Amino acid sequence: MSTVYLGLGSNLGDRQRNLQRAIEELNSSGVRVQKISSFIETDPFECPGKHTYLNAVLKAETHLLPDDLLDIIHNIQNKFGRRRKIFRGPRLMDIDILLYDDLKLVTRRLIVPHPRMIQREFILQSLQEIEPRLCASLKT
Ligand code: PH2
Ligand code: MG
Repeated sequence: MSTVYLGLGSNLGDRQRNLQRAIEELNSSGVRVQKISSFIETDPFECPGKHTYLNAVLKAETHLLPDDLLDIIHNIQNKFGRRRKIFRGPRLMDIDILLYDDLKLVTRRLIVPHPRMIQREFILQSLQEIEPRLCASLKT
């Protein structure tokens, strides 16, 4: 069993419902969610438009290998409807793998830990809320 941390974000539609639905979808796809941060309102970062995000971070356990987890995540995102015409544009659901155990992975599809998580204050804030010790160790 592996421990993973996922970042969730939505900046279109009923954002709170989107996050809740994504959590349910993960739970029924072999990703057992254990901790959920508060949902926080964040200004869009590095992306066009004025749609503010609702973001959250989850801790989960899974038997899925990273590549299979990524497939599951893509399937869930696709269920929300694919609206990726604009790079980093408005989206109903975005799920990022932040951490996967202590794994360091760089493939064409996936980089773990998430390369931009340290710069994103909203991710660190949510991680701090659910796993303060882990968060402290990332910063050192
Ligand atoms: N995700 C992005 C780009 N910008 N900004 C915020 N506030 N929250 C996000 O989740 C986010 C973003 C691309 O994945
Ligand atoms: Mg993202």
